Amino acid sequence: MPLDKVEKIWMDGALVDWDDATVHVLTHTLHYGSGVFEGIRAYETSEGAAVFRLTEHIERLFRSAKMLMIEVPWSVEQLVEAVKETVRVNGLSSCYIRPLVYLGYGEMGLNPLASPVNVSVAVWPWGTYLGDDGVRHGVRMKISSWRRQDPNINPPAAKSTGIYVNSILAKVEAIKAGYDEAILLSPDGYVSECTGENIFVVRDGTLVTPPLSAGALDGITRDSVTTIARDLGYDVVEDNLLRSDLYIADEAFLTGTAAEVVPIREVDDRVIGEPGEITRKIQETYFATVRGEVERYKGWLEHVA
Ligand code: PY5
Repeated sequence: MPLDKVEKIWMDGALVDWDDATVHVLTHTLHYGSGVFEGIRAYETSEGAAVFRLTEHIERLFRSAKMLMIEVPWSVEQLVEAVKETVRVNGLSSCYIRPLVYLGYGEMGLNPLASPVNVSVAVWPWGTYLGDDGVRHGVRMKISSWRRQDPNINPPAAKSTGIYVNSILAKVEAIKAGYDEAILLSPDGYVSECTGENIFVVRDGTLVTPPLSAGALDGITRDSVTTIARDLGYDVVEDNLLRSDLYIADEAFLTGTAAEVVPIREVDDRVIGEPGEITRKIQETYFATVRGEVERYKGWLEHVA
């Protein structure tokens, strides 16, 4: 899916033309993966474009930066406003939003504390990450031979650019083997998450998702789906899952900002099947929520105008 260009990208407080939003080859983060980022979506609602849980995404960006000892030279409020401004000036009713905090040009050693900290916010129209067919009929998953990283090696709790080498290895392996997406196990062998999504299974009417201690990111879609599922009357628990739990799940799905809510139809060639009733209900409610159609969740939408 090639990028769809828009007019402007926000860089360190200025709106620059898309083609001019470039960096020097000696940008620290380009060499060592020392940046942190977010993935956010704006949706079209009857009251105009609105960003889903924007402040919470920016707060997570600051938590990621803190873990890497990066001092962001802006406040949460300023970056929330930068996101809204970038969506607004590009005239988009819905889009994907990518704020990035990176260490720039100036120092090349592994002590990053003296490097300049740069911030950019790019937006572009982006369809659902795993495809419309995946959203409707489910995706085929493979348990990766790559493990999620140990929290004492590279903390999966931080959404750092460097940790995505692990995701890329798993994603490419899965795609080359003919699957849509990979599931990574923790160093202890429990199910952790996917390359850019959290995972849920349904068993006997209860939803189970791996705890953060198994290496799952504290996903904002995971949290939204947990709230929605409980409000629909389902039990949701955080518990360790074995790969065999996935094979015998009644239903399973993955969640993420880019991917949204996507049913899982197979894991390692064990068929789970077409999306089940609980997955369908949660999916329907989630998509209605982001479009601003569910009264009780309207507070999750931050309007750009
Ligand atoms: N786990 C990982 C490793 C992720 O990268 C993401 C988000 C999630 C879980 C889900 O988190 P949330 O629900 O807060 O989005 N991934 C990014 C996204 O924008 C990048 C995907 C290419 O969805």
